[in-house]
Amino acid sequence: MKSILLSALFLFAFSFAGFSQETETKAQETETKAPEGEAIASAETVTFGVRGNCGSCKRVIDKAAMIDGVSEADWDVEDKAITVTYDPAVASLDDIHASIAQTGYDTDKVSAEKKNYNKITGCCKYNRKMKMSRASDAEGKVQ
Ligand SMILES: [Cu+2]
Repeated sequence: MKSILLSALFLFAFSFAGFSQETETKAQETETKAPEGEAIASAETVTFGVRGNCGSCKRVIDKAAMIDGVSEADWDVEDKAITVTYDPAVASLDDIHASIAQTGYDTDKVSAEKKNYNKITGCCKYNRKMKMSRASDAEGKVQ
Protein backbone atom coordinates (compact mmCIF):
# COMPACT_ATOMS: atom_id res chain seq x y z
CA MET A 1 0.00 0.00 0.00
CA LYS A 2 2.81 2.38 0.91
CA SER A 3 4.62 1.71 -2.37
CA ILE A 4 1.47 2.35 -4.40
CA LEU A 5 1.01 5.67 -2.66
CA LEU A 6 4.64 6.58 -3.25
CA SER A 7 4.55 5.73 -6.92
CA ALA A 8 1.31 7.63 -7.35
CA LEU A 9 2.91 10.62 -5.70
CA PHE A 10 5.95 10.26 -7.94
CA LEU A 11 3.83 10.04 -11.06
CA PHE A 12 1.87 13.08 -10.04
CA ALA A 13 5.00 15.12 -9.40
CA PHE A 14 6.55 13.97 -12.64
CA SER A 15 3.55 14.78 -14.81
CA PHE A 16 3.15 18.15 -13.13
CA ALA A 17 6.76 19.06 -13.85
CA GLY A 18 6.34 17.98 -17.46
CA PHE A 19 3.18 19.99 -17.82
CA SER A 20 4.65 23.21 -16.48
CA GLN A 21 7.69 22.84 -18.72
CA GLU A 22 5.46 22.46 -21.74
CA THR A 23 3.49 25.61 -21.02
CA GLU A 24 6.73 27.49 -20.49
CA THR A 25 8.11 26.63 -23.92
CA LYS A 26 4.81 27.45 -25.57
CA ALA A 27 4.77 30.88 -23.95
CA GLN A 28 8.32 31.55 -25.13
CA GLU A 29 7.47 30.57 -28.69
CA THR A 30 4.58 32.99 -28.99
CA GLU A 31 6.68 35.72 -27.37
CA THR A 32 9.48 35.49 -29.92
CA LYS A 33 7.36 34.82 -32.99
CA ALA A 34 5.03 37.81 -32.95
CA PRO A 35 7.54 40.71 -33.07
CA GLU A 36 9.71 38.86 -35.60
CA GLY A 37 6.86 38.73 -38.11
CA GLU A 38 6.23 42.42 -37.66
CA ALA A 39 9.88 43.31 -38.23
CA ILE A 40 10.06 41.40 -41.50
CA ALA A 41 6.93 43.11 -42.81
CA SER A 42 8.25 46.65 -42.45
CA ALA A 43 12.05 46.47 -42.17
CA GLU A 44 14.36 48.16 -44.64
CA THR A 45 18.10 47.52 -45.02
CA VAL A 46 20.44 50.20 -46.35
CA THR A 47 24.19 50.72 -46.55
CA PHE A 48 25.87 54.13 -46.40
CA GLY A 49 29.36 55.53 -45.88
CA VAL A 50 30.80 56.29 -42.44
CA ARG A 51 34.40 57.30 -41.71
CA GLY A 52 36.40 55.54 -38.98
CA ASN A 53 39.61 53.64 -38.27
CA CYS A 54 39.24 50.56 -36.11
CA GLY A 55 37.26 48.23 -33.84
CA SER A 56 36.84 50.92 -31.18
CA CYS A 57 35.32 53.21 -33.79
CA LYS A 58 33.02 50.36 -34.81
CA ARG A 59 31.67 49.95 -31.27
CA VAL A 60 30.81 53.66 -31.10
CA ILE A 61 29.37 53.84 -34.63
CA ASP A 62 27.24 50.69 -34.31
CA LYS A 63 25.90 51.79 -30.93
CA ALA A 64 25.09 55.28 -32.23
CA ALA A 65 23.17 53.79 -35.16
CA MET A 66 20.99 51.66 -32.85
CA ILE A 67 18.33 54.31 -32.24
CA ASP A 68 14.68 53.30 -31.68
CA GLY A 69 13.43 51.34 -34.67
CA VAL A 70 16.86 50.05 -35.72
CA SER A 71 17.20 46.29 -35.30
CA GLU A 72 20.69 45.80 -36.75
CA ALA A 73 23.77 47.95 -37.36
CA ASP A 74 27.07 46.67 -38.71
CA TRP A 75 29.88 49.05 -39.68
CA ASP A 76 32.64 47.60 -41.86
CA VAL A 77 36.14 48.86 -41.14
CA GLU A 78 37.43 48.00 -44.64
CA ASP A 79 34.48 49.36 -46.61
CA LYS A 80 34.04 52.44 -44.38
CA ALA A 81 30.31 51.81 -44.62
CA ILE A 82 27.51 50.75 -42.30
CA THR A 83 24.59 48.45 -43.04
CA VAL A 84 21.48 49.14 -40.96
CA THR A 85 18.16 47.36 -40.78
CA TYR A 86 15.40 49.62 -39.52
CA ASP A 87 11.66 50.15 -39.40
CA PRO A 88 10.88 53.30 -41.43
CA ALA A 89 7.67 53.76 -39.43
CA VAL A 90 9.76 54.24 -36.27
CA ALA A 91 13.20 55.49 -37.33
CA SER A 92 14.20 57.82 -40.16
CA LEU A 93 17.42 57.45 -42.10
CA ASP A 94 18.22 61.10 -41.36
CA ASP A 95 18.01 60.42 -37.62
CA ILE A 96 20.42 57.48 -37.95
CA HIS A 97 22.92 59.67 -39.85
CA ALA A 98 22.52 62.44 -37.26
CA SER A 99 23.01 60.06 -34.33
CA ILE A 100 26.29 58.74 -35.80
CA ALA A 101 27.54 62.26 -36.61
CA GLN A 102 26.74 63.26 -33.01
CA THR A 103 29.47 60.86 -31.81
CA GLY A 104 32.04 62.59 -34.05
CA TYR A 105 31.95 60.28 -37.05
CA ASP A 106 31.21 61.62 -40.54
CA THR A 107 28.57 59.90 -42.66
CA ASP A 108 28.15 60.44 -46.40
CA LYS A 109 25.15 62.68 -45.59
CA VAL A 110 26.06 64.38 -42.32
CA SER A 111 29.51 65.69 -41.35
CA ALA A 112 30.23 65.61 -37.64
CA GLU A 113 30.49 68.97 -35.91
CA LYS A 114 34.09 69.92 -35.23
CA LYS A 115 33.58 69.91 -31.44
CA ASN A 116 32.27 66.33 -31.62
CA TYR A 117 35.07 65.20 -33.95
CA ASN A 118 37.58 66.74 -31.53
CA LYS A 119 36.30 64.47 -28.72
CA ILE A 120 37.61 61.43 -30.59
CA THR A 121 40.97 60.47 -29.14
CA GLY A 122 44.11 58.53 -30.06
CA CYS A 123 44.22 56.27 -33.09
CA CYS A 124 40.48 56.73 -33.65
CA LYS A 125 41.02 60.30 -34.86
CA TYR A 126 40.37 59.42 -38.47
CA ASN A 127 41.32 61.38 -41.58
CA ARG A 128 38.34 63.55 -42.53
CA LYS A 129 39.22 63.27 -46.20
CA MET A 130 39.04 59.48 -46.01
CA LYS A 131 37.08 57.84 -48.81
CA MET A 132 33.79 56.22 -47.74
CA SER A 133 31.68 53.36 -49.15
CA ARG A 134 34.73 51.71 -50.70
CA ALA A 135 33.10 48.38 -51.54
CA SER A 136 30.55 50.04 -53.80
CA ASP A 137 33.35 51.76 -55.68
CA ALA A 138 33.95 50.34 -59.17
CA GLU A 139 37.71 50.50 -58.68
CA GLY A 140 37.47 48.34 -55.60
CA LYS A 141 39.19 49.06 -52.32
CA VAL A 142 41.38 52.11 -52.73
CA GLN A 143 43.35 53.77 -50.01
CU1 LIG B 1 38.97 53.63 -33.74
